[in-house]
Amino acid sequence: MSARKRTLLFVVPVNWAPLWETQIQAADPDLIIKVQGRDEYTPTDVGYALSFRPPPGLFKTLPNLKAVFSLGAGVDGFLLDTDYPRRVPLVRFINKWLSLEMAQYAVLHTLMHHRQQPMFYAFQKARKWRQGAPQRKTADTRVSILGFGEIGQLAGERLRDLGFPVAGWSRTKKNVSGIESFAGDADLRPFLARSDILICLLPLTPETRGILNAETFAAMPVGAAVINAARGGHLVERDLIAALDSNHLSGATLDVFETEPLPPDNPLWDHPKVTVTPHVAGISDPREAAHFVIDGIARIERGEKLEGVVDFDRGY
Ligand code: NDP
Ligand code: OXD
Repeated sequence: MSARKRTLLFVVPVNWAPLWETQIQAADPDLIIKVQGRDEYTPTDVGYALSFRPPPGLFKTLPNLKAVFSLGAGVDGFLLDTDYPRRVPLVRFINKWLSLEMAQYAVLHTLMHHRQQPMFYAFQKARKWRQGAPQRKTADTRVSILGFGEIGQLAGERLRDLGFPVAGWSRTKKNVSGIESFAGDADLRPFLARSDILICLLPLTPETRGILNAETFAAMPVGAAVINAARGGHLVERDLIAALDSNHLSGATLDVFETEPLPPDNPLWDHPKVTVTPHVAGISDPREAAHFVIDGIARIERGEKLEGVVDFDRGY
């Protein structure tokens, strides 16, 4: 096997590299790993690349690239690169542990809103022994998942098993036991109308950018809550703040933001109805990612098909 086929270029902030590099090297000691910005490399030697938000234009300078692997499930960071050579498969990270963490996040924050936990935190802080409004029944709290793919379906199944009436919205119809499927633009409004808690788990594409907006919130029931664990670009922040301030929405949980880190002067930080987490809903595990890359390279070299190859026209 030539050196060219076995060189992996790692394109991440240099301080991230050691953690991942150690795991990948342990999984395949023969692989030559070069870190962009730290190591010298010859562009023609690079057969594979691993990244999350690569600098636009880099991949077109690597003429022998056979595949690019994404460290994350979302690939919007790659699709910003208009020079990406589309002959090179882009493979996204599909991983059961990542999906499980995302499903946990969805369950945790659904329960926070359903059980009115932010209100109880406020009562505790004020040393008030109050039960608040009567607890709404689980069977009356309709949970809706925008983006019913790998992560959305797992989250939906976990929430269904807790007794919530769950629905998922996707481009194509799904058949998941006990979960109502809505598909396409025509189904969006009826889907939103049954969303007491709306969880966004969509990929960020030109079609889904800004989907969490004033019109969407107006189509949801009064008192509904929103959870965005997908991408900040899905949310129009000022529309969310207006819907919360008018009491149309009761609360929101946000893990992702248009600008990350969230700037200190962003009003979402201290909005009383907003819970902010710093893009931690699901974090790719380096050991799992190492196996994903090594397995992907081996499959390519055996001429086999890969799971998770991105469709550039669809955008995910
Ligand atoms: P998938 O590709 O498996 O699922 C995407 C779903 O969205 C599919 O059901 C797809 O429909 C649907 N969809 C896409 N475009 C449209 C559209 N225009 N209209 C209706 N439905 C649409 O992705 P994953 O579940 O693996 O990941 C989802 C996202 O979660 C990632 O893209 C990423 O942004 C985010 N994420 C965030 C993390 C975090 O830490 N906050 C961690 C991991 C992921 P169909 O099934 O018909 O194709
Ligand atoms: C992902 C992420 O897309 O961590 O996996 O955001």
